[in-house]
Amino acid sequence: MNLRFRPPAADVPPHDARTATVIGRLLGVALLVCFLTGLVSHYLQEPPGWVLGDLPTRPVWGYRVTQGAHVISGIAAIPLLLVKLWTVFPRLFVWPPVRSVGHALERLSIAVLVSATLLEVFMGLLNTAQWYPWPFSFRSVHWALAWVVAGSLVLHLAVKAPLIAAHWRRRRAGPETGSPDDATDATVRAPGSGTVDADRRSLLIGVGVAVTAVTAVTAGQSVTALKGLDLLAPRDPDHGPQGLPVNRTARAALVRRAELAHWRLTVTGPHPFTLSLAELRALPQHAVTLPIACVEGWSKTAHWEGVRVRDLLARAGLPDGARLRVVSLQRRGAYRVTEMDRAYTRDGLTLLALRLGGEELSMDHGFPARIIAPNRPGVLQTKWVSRLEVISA
Ligand SMILES: Nc1nc2c(c(=O)[nH]1)N[C@H]1C(S)=C(S)[C@@H](COP(=O)(O)O)O[C@H]1N2
Ligand SMILES: [Mo]
Repeated sequence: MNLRFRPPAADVPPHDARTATVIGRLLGVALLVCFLTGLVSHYLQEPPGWVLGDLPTRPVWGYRVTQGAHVISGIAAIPLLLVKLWTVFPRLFVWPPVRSVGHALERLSIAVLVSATLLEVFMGLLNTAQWYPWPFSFRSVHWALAWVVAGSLVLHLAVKAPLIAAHWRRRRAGPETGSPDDATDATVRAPGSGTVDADRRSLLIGVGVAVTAVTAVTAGQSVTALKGLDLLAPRDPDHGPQGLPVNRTARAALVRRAELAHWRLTVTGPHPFTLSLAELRALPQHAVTLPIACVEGWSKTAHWEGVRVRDLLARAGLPDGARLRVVSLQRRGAYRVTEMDRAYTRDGLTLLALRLGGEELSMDHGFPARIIAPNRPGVLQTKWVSRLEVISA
């Protein structure tokens, strides 16, 4: 018996160019949605100078939708990517491995594309599970890799454009031929397009089932209608104190209730002031309904009450808002200090919230005061706020 591995022919379905094109199109759509929504998330978290003062605060649920779509499309891309690799893997074994300089560059670009994309989606997946096992900054590496993926994908699409065009539409009759780019392979005639189509169809049905399944069991963390199916998502949006999940608990942030007895809010500006919790409660209170939309994919709308940041800044002598540094009592950690664009501080929906769901904030939701602002990534909805510092008016 010959146990040597023999790769399947590189051009018989499901390892043919038509199947690769069909899967590639779906994967392309998932990666495009993921990339564009990732850009939105990046720019909302790190706004470049030219959008300062103009970050969009509407629709209030915008980030909930874009970041939900980011995580959903990223998760859907995983089975598509694995199947895409499986449809083309026999090409790894074509002989000779390199035919020309151009061919070598093309294979190199595919190696970059495949490894960067795999790393990118798996890093993202671990991030949705709040697992950061790497020593580097998730965000900057995820951002840089996104551009590597985008660049090598555009190159790949350009190189394969003739092949993709030739296989974009299903050919009705006639034997299937292998991919024209593999001149060294003897073109294998498919035994009969009926079985060929059936092979491809069963693969595509399998892919459809896999993508639907991973999406259905995870999308419920942001899509309320799918909540009942939310079996595998890392977060259940209903689970947590006051019906809202908690990413970083007060204990993890080293914020203890005992230390809050003498808590004061400090606001800097032309007329700086400090207020006790009782004084804050005595100011006009406003109610808003806004979601927490975590970058990790879960989101949940809640009812908040508190003081408008706009009113606090007006009291400090800045009636038209200001760019702010929001400082938390938390001792260390990346989100101890965050920055808030003027678009948010002059928005009447942006609160220094004191209450959630009709009750005082619980410790884990940021007692005594936390930020809640419209269309804003969850990481920037700072909890346990102690200072609002004006960066620029
Ligand atoms: N001070 C501080 N605020 C914080 C965080 C933090 O780590 N420290 N985590 C943020 C993240 S990642 C999210 S998604 C929201 C979650 O708010 P919740 O725990 O009240 O649901 O709080 C944000 N506020
Ligand atoms: Mo978050």
